[in-house]
Amino acid sequence: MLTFHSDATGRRRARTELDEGRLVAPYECPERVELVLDRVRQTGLGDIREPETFGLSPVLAVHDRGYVDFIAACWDDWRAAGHAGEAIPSIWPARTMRGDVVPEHIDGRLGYYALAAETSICEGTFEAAMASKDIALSAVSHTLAGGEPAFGLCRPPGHHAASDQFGGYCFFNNAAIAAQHALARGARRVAILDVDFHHGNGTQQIFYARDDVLFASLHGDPRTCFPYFLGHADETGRGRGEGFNRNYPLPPGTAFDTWSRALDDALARIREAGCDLLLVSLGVDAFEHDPISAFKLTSDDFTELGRRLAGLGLPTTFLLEGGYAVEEIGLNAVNVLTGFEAGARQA
Ligand code: SP5
Ligand code: ZN
Repeated sequence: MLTFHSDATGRRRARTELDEGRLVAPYECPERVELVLDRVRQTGLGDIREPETFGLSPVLAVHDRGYVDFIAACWDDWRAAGHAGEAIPSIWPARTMRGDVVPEHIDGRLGYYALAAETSICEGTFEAAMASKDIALSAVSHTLAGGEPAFGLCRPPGHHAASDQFGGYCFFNNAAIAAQHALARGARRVAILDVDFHHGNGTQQIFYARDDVLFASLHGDPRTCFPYFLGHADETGRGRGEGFNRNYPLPPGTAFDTWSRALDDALARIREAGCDLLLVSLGVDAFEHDPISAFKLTSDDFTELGRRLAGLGLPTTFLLEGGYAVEEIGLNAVNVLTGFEAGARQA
């Protein structure tokens, strides 16, 4: 399987993440990509390609114009305001305030367009986010062109990014951008299966009222896990999208026996819905030793995950999301891909 990668993802090198009341070195770091790339090479998964550039129009197909302009200008605006550190929001349009007037001052704009405060914006963030979505678009284009699976080594990740909000280390929603692009290229219904430990709130929000994208997510129960305010089982879609959103919130400590029963149910839904393309939001932070997550999947479980995904028999594109056990991120991510290839050979 081809891997799509760009060194430009390394242009985001944030120094700070707000974690437990302290500024720490970000969990979502450039080394993640380098280590996955090493493993791709080691295992001989297949060739590694540079992405093509697609510009902003596929981004604007899922994200708000004002939001995209904000992400593009945020770092310069923050610096122009004379602020010393990285850009971190400190005020939001919380429930009792107005959410319909976008402030002019960068401090207000930052809060308006943020859903979480752990994700600092720094120099190079926009450029890395652009590279990341180009990787996703190139990978899905490869799958669409020949039916072959592809792996987009996206960074920053995307699934927390909503139509007009960043956070959870995400700026542009790579999977949503890729899905929308696939529909524009003739796909009739796209399944996005999100196996990252955290709920893909952004992807859910973008497609919640639509029936041309089925979104299914397995994740830590939002009653106890980030992002806390979306991802419950009763969120099933709205209007014509009713039935095309499926959440599997699972308790901390969940291991593969329970997790894989939810997976099998999600796969059955994808089959029933008659999807013609599968996008996998491939976070590997469900790993037992992930430093910020709470599931108990082993490295071998990731291989079995890949094998089960192949059972769908659909054209499939994998897009990297989270995964912060940096030493094992290559092993875990590539295990899914090799498991998938093994499963596809058997089928
Ligand atoms: C793409 C993705 O996986 N984003 C995850 C973002 C989660 N950020 C907040 C995590 C807070 C967890 N706190 C754990 C404390 C460890 N010191
Ligand atoms: Zn995650």
